[in-house]
Amino acid sequence: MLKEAIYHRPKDAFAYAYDERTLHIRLRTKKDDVDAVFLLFGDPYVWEDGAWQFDKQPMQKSGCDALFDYWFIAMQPPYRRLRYGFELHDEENVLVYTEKGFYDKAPTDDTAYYFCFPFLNRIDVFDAPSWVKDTVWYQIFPERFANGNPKLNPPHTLPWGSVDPTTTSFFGGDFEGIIERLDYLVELGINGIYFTPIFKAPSNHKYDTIDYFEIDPQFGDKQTFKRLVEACHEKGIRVMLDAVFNHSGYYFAPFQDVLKNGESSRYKDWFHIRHFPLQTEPIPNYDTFAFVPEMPKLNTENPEVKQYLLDVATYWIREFDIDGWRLDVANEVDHQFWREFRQAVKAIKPDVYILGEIWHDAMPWLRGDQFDAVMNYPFTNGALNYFAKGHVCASEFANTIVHVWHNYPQNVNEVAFHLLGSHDTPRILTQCDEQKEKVKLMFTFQLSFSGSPCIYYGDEIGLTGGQDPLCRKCMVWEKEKQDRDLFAHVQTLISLRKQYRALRFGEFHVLETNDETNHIAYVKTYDDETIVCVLNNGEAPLEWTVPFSLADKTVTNLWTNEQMTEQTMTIEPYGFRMLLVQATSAE
Ligand code: ARE
Repeated sequence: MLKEAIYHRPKDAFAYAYDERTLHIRLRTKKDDVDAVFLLFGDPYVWEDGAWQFDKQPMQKSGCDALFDYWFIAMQPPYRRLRYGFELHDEENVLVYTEKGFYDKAPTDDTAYYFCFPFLNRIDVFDAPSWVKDTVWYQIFPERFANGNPKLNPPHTLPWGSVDPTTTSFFGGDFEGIIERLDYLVELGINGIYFTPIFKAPSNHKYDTIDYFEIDPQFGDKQTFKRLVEACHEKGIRVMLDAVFNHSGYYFAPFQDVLKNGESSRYKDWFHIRHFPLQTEPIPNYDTFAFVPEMPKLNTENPEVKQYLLDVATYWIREFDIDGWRLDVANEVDHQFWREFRQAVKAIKPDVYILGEIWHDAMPWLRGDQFDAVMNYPFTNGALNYFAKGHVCASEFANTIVHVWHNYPQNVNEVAFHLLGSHDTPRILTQCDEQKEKVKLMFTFQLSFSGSPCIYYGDEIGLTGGQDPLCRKCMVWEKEKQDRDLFAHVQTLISLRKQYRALRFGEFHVLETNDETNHIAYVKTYDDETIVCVLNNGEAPLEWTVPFSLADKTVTNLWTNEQMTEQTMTIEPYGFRMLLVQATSAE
């Protein structure tokens, strides 16, 4: 046993409260190194004859990545407290692993050896809104979705879709256009919309806010926005807005005041200014997003700034009943601000969804006191590397996904935001070298995986485009120019996802991978529902044999509704199967 690889910490993804009564405990060991693991556990205050009393239960292997195996157990300690250690077995040895190190035999003279989950306090349980698990998001970049009111067109608006977008082009997308197209979204089956920023700002993307309390006039006014939210709600669609609180825009009044009045501005502490007078060249002498002078970083530690932004956050919930906030550049804003943000927004709408934009490991924001989820780009990159770019083979992909899954607690994974692309990444069809079948496979994976999936507008009808600004082309509305076959594929996946809880939040297990054929098979299970997905990410047909007997099972191809009678099937190149497995009822 490689002791150096054995790891546990009584916090975060390794020990957490899943709900008010249930603790989840995980352990990591070197891959294929340990045969069995048992949890040794007890209440810290139960002793007999001077010996601490503990029980023993087997842990399950919940997956493996490139280097490690992960072991899992769920338990409900009667008094909500736990001391615990691990008993590990390989062919020759038994080893006890505790917080104080390794022992041959479990010590009983003191509980101080053991890991400690002191108390499961209700208020500390990670508590994201449950509706998120049932939501399929659709991301809209408002400038490019639909132009419903040409009277609002900003100067120099180009004819819709006439040319590829540049960083400065305008096409006049607006709220009226979105309202007119809601039925299209209902037909697709989504039930949440994430809007990139809508507040007053000069650019086409609106990440450079002038006024956080005003709608940008190119999109409409507050009344139209209210109508939009109401129309969405009537159709069962939730609405999430983009909060750009890391920085303001250059034309934000307080920043303009600092530009004008320099050190004597009453707003000088609203920003992070290194010296006066302000200069933008060669790089700004004040903190910004990246080195973009138009985006001065806000000082969220300043009580006035904090109050101002919290007022913004609560205003749009209170007055317009929005359902979620996506937080731009969330990782560069201080944690304390986000803690207060959470308290402020949840106080007026307890089930509002808080989604941070963080591209890397985000555990420190996901402990229950800040965000409900992050945009899970490690998931995105795993999928792109395997399906689109072919940078990794099936086993490496499986390792990545299992790693991503074990990076966070299960209740965090259940509401994680799983996107394939966004306004910040090249279009998925473009990344797939315009091979549509690969895009279909990616969608199949995304929409059969747990969490809250999001579709970037137009990906479902085959929009193309490279990096920003090319990934922000105008939505295509002429049906004959839309890829309706791709649309139907996504539509079917969404409707299956709605129908089967196993797809929405079932446990994920890799059944097999094969690097020669480059296919992966995995199972999603929830209660008595079991769905097997086989994705052939290879250029040859795949002969695939169901790895269990059909004698006592009914296996239905969810795509055709046909029952399988043969154990072996041929899956076309870049094809897939989604199979519902049911025990054949004894007549
Ligand atoms: C503009 C041009 C770009 C040009 C850029 C250079 O359009 O072509 O490359 O300027 O300065 C908004 C607009 C962008 C605009 C930008 C600056 O949407 O079009 O770009 O403002 O004016 C990192 C951050 C992450 C951020 C991305 C873009 O961590 O927070 O970079 N995403 C948000 C929004 C953006 C928005 C802003 C932030 C600013 O979603 O749309 O940009 O408000 C790695 C790293 C990530 C990195 C990621 C992408 O994986 O781990 O940290 O994200 O790459 O670069």
